[in-house]
Amino acid sequence: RLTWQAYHKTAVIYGYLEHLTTTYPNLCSVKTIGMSVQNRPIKLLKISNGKPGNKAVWVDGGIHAREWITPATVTYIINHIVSNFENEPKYIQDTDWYITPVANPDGYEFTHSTDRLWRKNRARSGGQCAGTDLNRNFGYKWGGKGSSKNPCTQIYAGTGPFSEPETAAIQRFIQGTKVPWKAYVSFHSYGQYILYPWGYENAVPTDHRDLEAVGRRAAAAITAAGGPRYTVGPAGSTLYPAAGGSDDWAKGVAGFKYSYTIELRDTGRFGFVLPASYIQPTAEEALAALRVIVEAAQKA
Ligand code: 0X9
Ligand code: ZN
Repeated sequence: RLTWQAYHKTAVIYGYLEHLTTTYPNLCSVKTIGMSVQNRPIKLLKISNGKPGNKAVWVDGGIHAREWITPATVTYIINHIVSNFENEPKYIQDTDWYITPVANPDGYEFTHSTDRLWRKNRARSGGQCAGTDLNRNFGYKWGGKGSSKNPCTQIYAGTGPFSEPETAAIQRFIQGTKVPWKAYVSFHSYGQYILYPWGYENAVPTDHRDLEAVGRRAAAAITAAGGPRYTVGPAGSTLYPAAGGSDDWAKGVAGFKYSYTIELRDTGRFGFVLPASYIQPTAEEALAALRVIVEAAQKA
């Protein structure tokens, strides 16, 4: 059904998620956690062996519409985990996975139909200019550095924290689901970075050594798997300060110990328009990194 030799639209990805629930009904379930501005469902796949006491991990892709490698990578990871589940190590099996491959379905659809480099959602809160940057709209230090009140910019933060239905759906689901959340991983592109909080400014949380150590082990796992170099560090000083990111909210409010934004390939040759031939190698290395993070989350 789904292949990883091409990029797919939301409808095909959602069809694949539904297919998994009929093929693996004891392992997979799908839930619509909310609707987008243009009334598209935001679908979440839960993978769970149903053991009580499992740790919970959140994975998302597609917060930024043009970062096509991220829904592709997330669905590749889903496919790998589900189809190899019986042979996976305990830290994979005894995790409850909550995975949203397309967090911004309106923006993603718009990049297929109209503007390949669209980044934001498709909200029309700001007069003539459409779109709120969903990664400036989360409710921790909202409206600070690296975000804008001008709807015509790429980093428009929206009218308030969680003003957008897409971010509000994630907030509502995570805070309404009383499970032991341990790791939050948001896939973005591009640049080959493993970033951890804080992103809102040049500062780090008190347990930054743990985040740095696990991040470095994740980057080492990527190179060990034959992948390229990924740079590890706090988002605010490694990339740039940008407030209202999902990673900061996950760490600062929602109680995830291990919160990462992973910027996938490449470093600029193709940028957002990464050829589909890169999906498989990029997703393989993303899975190698995710394994390290989830194994650490099991001990958290
Ligand atoms: O600017 C962003 O939202 C992310 N980079 S991207 O090129 N994919 O747009 C980085 C976000 C890092 N985290 C925070 N600043 N909180
Ligand atoms: Zn992004």
